[in-house]
Amino acid sequence: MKSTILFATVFALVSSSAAFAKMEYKNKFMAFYPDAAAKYGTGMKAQCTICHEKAGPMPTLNLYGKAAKAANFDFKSIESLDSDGDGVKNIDEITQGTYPGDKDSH
Ligand SMILES: [Ca+2]
Repeated sequence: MKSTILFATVFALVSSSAAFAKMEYKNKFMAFYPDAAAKYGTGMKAQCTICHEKAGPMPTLNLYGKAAKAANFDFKSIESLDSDGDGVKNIDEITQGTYPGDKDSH
């Protein structure tokens, strides 16, 4: 019984800290691009999928999310890249409200 409670507690702490970390980066992105919320919408899925394959628990980073992480979330430094390889630079996708990590969105 104690091990079940310990496992549940550790799982809850790890899950919440992971979700908190993601919110931190999402909020950093939204603060850096003040017009982004108007373009992508305010829903969690719409905003999280800027950097993740899909919204939900422990989602996988998409190509833009991986580039942002590699750049230590210095979004400015990856603006001129075309992370998803769809022929449109990241900054142009963000300005248009399309997804810089989704090659089918441009
Ligand atoms: Ca794209």
